[in-house]
Amino acid sequence: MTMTITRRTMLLGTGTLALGAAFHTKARAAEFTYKFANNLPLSHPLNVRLKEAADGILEATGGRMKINIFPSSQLGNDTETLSQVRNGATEFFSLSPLILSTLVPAAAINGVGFAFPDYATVWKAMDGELGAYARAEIEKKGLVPMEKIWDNGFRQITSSNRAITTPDDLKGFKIRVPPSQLWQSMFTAFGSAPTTINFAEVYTALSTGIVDGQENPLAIVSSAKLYEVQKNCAMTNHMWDGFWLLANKRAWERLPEDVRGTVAEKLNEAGLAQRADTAKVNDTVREQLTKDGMTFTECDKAAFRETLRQAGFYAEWKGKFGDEAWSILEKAVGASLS
Ligand code: X2X
Repeated sequence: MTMTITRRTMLLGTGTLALGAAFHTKARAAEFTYKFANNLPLSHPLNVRLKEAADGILEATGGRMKINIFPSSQLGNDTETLSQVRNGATEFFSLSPLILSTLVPAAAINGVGFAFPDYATVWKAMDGELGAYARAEIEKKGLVPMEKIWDNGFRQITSSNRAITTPDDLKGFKIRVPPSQLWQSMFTAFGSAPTTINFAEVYTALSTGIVDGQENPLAIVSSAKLYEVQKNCAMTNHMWDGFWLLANKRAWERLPEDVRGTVAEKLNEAGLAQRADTAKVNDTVREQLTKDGMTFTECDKAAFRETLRQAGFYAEWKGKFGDEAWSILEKAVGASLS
């Protein structure tokens, strides 16, 4: 139809050009234009793959579904954006399961300290029973999670003023943690002084000395340029963290079934690619960060884990999550966590 009008426009001359142009614009306006918010810089693999998925969705739906991405907490910090995706002001949001736990307590289960030994165990768990358990809990709160969780990575501890090698080095450490009880509890168990700060404010908090350190996967230390305001990095791998891709339920159900199917398929597909990208960055970016001036220390992870155990961290969180969730986690990681 567009073709016919355009051709006729050309044949009929200037008198109908305006009509042709107007029709053209209308035909191209998407039927659904949704916002997708996230807290990461544009260069992070999450945004690279998200953009690719959004382009693929626009094409596969013949222009019906347009997703506009808002990176770097442009729509608000994580706490604010979680409210927005609940009330529909934002249609999509990617969020750490631990921050999501302020709404869905069980969602934090993957963040138990030192639970996962490697990525293979993570994906088996999150694509299996543990992930299904978390998604069911999320759905109960009226949010729609995509099936595949995206990767943030294994988290490491950075600091402006101390080299950390043993659990004792964390004592009294002024460290920023994301808004989540599990994070507060873990660094309290280490004897640190954790302060809750949303990621949107982390760079400033570090550069002004409100806190001396933070913890994040290397892909974030690199893409968010935290190396400019941090000197040391302790390779603790203390927890694995990801991003659930969450949709507002009403916005999701407003989409026709075929569009919904395409969106889910493209996002899940992009998620698998994003996992590979992020794992690769986390594994290789250390060399660049060293050139950027950071010094790395290796840590005896067993000692850190033992400190948490002695502080009652595992007993406390087993009680909070409950026996069902805890046993799914233990089965997934193939070890007893206490
Ligand atoms: O806030 C953080 O540190 C970040 C970016 O890793 C999360 O989204 C949990």
